[in-house]
Amino acid sequence: MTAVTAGITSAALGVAVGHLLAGLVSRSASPVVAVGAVVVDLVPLPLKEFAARVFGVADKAVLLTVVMVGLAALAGLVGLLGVRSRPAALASMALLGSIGTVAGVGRAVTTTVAGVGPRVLASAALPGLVATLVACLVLAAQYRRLEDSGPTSMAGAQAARSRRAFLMGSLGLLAGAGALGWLGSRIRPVAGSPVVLPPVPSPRPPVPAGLEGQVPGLTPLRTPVADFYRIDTALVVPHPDLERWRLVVDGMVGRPYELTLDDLLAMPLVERDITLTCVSNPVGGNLCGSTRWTGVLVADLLRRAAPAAGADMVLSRSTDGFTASTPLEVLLDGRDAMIALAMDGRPLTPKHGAPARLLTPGLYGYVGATKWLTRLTLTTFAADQAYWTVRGWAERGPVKTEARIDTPHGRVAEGNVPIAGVAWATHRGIGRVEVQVDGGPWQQAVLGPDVGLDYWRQWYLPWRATRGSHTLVARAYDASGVVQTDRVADVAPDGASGYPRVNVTVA
Ligand SMILES: Nc1nc2c(c(=O)[nH]1)N[C@H]1C(S)=C(S)[C@@H](COP(=O)(O)O)O[C@H]1N2
Ligand SMILES: [Mo]
Repeated sequence: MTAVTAGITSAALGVAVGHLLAGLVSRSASPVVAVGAVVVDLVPLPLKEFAARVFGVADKAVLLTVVMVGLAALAGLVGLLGVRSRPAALASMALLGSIGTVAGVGRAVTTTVAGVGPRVLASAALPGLVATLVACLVLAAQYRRLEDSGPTSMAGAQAARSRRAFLMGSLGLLAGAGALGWLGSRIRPVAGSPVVLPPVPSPRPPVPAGLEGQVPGLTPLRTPVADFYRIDTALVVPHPDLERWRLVVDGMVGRPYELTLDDLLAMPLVERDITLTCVSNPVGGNLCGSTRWTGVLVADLLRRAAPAAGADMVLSRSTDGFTASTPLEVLLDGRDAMIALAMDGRPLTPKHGAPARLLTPGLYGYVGATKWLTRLTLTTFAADQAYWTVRGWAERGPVKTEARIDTPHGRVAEGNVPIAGVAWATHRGIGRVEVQVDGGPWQQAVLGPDVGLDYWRQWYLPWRATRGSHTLVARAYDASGVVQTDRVADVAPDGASGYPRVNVTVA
């Protein structure tokens, strides 16, 4: 038992020191985080979907916990191995540590856009190496203690005392490990000056007031940034160094170039009201948000590079290696695809892609909304595949027309109960929403303010709720009069479809 504890506590202290160090030099190089990131990239799609569905937004915490528990189990075995052969145990611990080190270096190599130099490699390897060293030294020290108090001095009281001392020591180590790890996660590398947005040349009139004031339970017309859904593969939120950040435009172009953040901020900024939806949003789900975005139009940036004739796709890349494939024709067809620098009037927050992200109205986020953007490469669908395409999702992802019922839900009181929600057909606009109660006739809902083709629309239908249970169904039409499909489809590979349905009990 004590040998097992020795293994676990040594590994815990090693990991904690590594995590602390990573907080100082390179956050993604923390051994546990790096191993977790490798797992994220390797896990097959159905498992990932399962995790996202079961654990929701907590899936990252769950993953890290699984990695930690796995490590603890292995470290326990290593500790036990030491009873037989101490060198073998130390070698195994070193092997375990090198997995974390290799993962850290591997992440750095695959995600560093600006070329991998000795500096990058060193800072990626350091946390893992030091963690390994610490774990091995602590393990050796603990074996020495175990030996001192081992079978030769088994005289009753003394053995009990040394066992107690060992236990206290282990607990102390674990507590120390926890404290160090926590400290490591607090430390943020200094990342240049915060972005200061210059004024927008032709500002838009403010987003009109929505219906949420009149209809309790209805989603607000503009999503507050704090409530905006977050979806990405990043285990630690990237904090690109703003001084060194570049946007590179290259690939099949006549004139490749790169911009600093100041260059980008000096270009004419536009404001646009756009709804962003995740392809993983189930019917009735809330992975959808709407707000005002400020940025530079992508079409201008692409034309400046003179795209070559054969190019049909823009592969955008983030500082953490994520990629998205956006059809070139979509980016050049006149819609307001932009490099967004701000949402809701304030610079992007780290979670939503600071300092700059792609945003393509009409496409799901995974094909058109790369966060922590750093590169736009003109290429072809034949030559390149993006992060999620490799993992089985559609290579193109136009947003499907969808209605969502926000209220009522569950049990309500008899009387006047508005049925209300939002509907989106991003870049086609919403023309009409209909509601059906208990399989009766489709009734036309009242639409909220029109914020534009790229923005969702609030809707409501006054309803006199009578006692009993009722089924409410809704459907939306886009602005050209096409009704959303009633074909029930799961989120993979190109977005969920079907009419949203809600059961309510009126008492
Ligand atoms: N770098 C990076 N950008 C990304 C992703 C990602 O995993 N990494 N996920 C995409 C997906 S699937 C969606 S739905 C949107 C979500 O943007 P949000 O988190 O700002 O709502 O970001 C997109 N951009
Ligand atoms: Mo997404």
